[in-house]
Formats: sequence, C-alpha cells, structure tokens
Amino acid sequence: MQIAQALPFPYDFDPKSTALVLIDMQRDFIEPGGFGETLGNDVSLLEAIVPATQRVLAAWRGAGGLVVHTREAHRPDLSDCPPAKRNRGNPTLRIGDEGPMGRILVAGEPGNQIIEALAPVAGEIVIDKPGKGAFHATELHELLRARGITHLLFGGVTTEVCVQTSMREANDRGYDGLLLEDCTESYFPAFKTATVEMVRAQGGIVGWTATGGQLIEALGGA
Ligand code: TIU
Repeated sequence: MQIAQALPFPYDFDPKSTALVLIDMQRDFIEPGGFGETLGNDVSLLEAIVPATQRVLAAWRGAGGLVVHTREAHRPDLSDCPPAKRNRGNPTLRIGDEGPMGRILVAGEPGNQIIEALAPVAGEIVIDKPGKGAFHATELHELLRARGITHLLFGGVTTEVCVQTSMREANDRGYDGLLLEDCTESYFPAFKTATVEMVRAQGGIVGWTATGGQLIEALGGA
C-alpha cells in the first residue's frame, strides 16, 4: 500500500487495485472548432494541464497501473444522444453537425480523438460515453470490478462537468476516488476551484485531492 499526501487526509492505495481515469482529453474540448468552442468557451485554457498529465501518465504506466481513457462520444446515428442534450441552448454547431474537425462529438471523427500527447497505448481501456458521467450507459463499472479495482485517480476535462460527474458516480459505486488537481481544468477557473474544494470538504464527501507530483512521490518518484 502506498500513501499519497492528499486532502483532507492521506490517500492509502495499492497501484494493483487502482486505475488512473483520464476523462475526455479529446480534441473536441481542447482544440478550437470542437464541441467546447461551439458552446461559447475559450478552449485555450485547457491545454495548460497537458504537461502535468503527461508526467502522471508516464509515472503510472511505469508503475504498471491500469489506465482508463474516456471520450464523450455519440453513435453516428445519434441514437444515444437524447434530444434534450442535442437541443439544449444555442450552440454555433450542435452534436452531430459537421464542423472543422468532423461531426461534433461523434465517435470516430477527428475531433473525437484523444489528443496525441495523451494517446492511449495497447492494453489501456478506452470508454466511449454518451453522458457526462463515465459510468452512465457504459461498461466501466463491470470492467473495473473484473480487474479488482477499488481506487480511482481522476484527471481530465472539464473539472465540474464530466470529471466531477464521473467522480460522484464512482463514489456512489463504492470507489475511493482522488482528483489530481493539476491534471484537471475547466473553462471557468472559479468552477475548478469550487469543485476541488467541494470534493474534499466534509471529510472527503466525494473523495480526496492531491497534485500529480504528490502521486508521483507516493510511487517512489517514478
Ligand atoms: N461543457 C463542458 O464543460 N464539458 C462537457 O460538455 N463535457 C465534459 O466535461 N467532458
């Protein structure tokens, strides 16, 4: 068992029963012309976490830990996209519309791919999820249970939308979750700050928070 310096108290974990879950580090959110920008966001804010996330990913792979990547992705026929999701608000392009990186938020399109710097490698799990949470309408829980995973380390985008939703879903399913604060980002800095604080409030009501460096230190500085 290894202990990471974390808040609200140290996080006790065994890399063999822990997975690193990187949420939606895909071009649709991080690069111009994707879903994030169609919603009116300044997407340039998100790329700041890429170096810290790369360091954590390299250390975690070096420690032999399981890696899960998710993508917010819909089937080409949009049969898994509720009209309420597609019709919400007034985006410049809607889910399924043709954009500069292919159809917005559709599986297999260029914009739906995970950015090159964090691309999955053989043996890692890639989950296409139609919702904000990684457990909704996916096989993630079964895949993790089959591998004896009890602890989850979360990074990715955006902090208060898909990352927080996934972390809350995991918490209700009995996982001990830790949010890597310098490996997650929001289009709204105040929302990131609030999310990090609310996760660890009330004695870790949703889970723990730590930096990528603190995790790497717990792995022996890998
Ligand atoms: N809009 C926004 O902040 N996020 C999303 O729509 N999806 C994810 O967070 N991945």
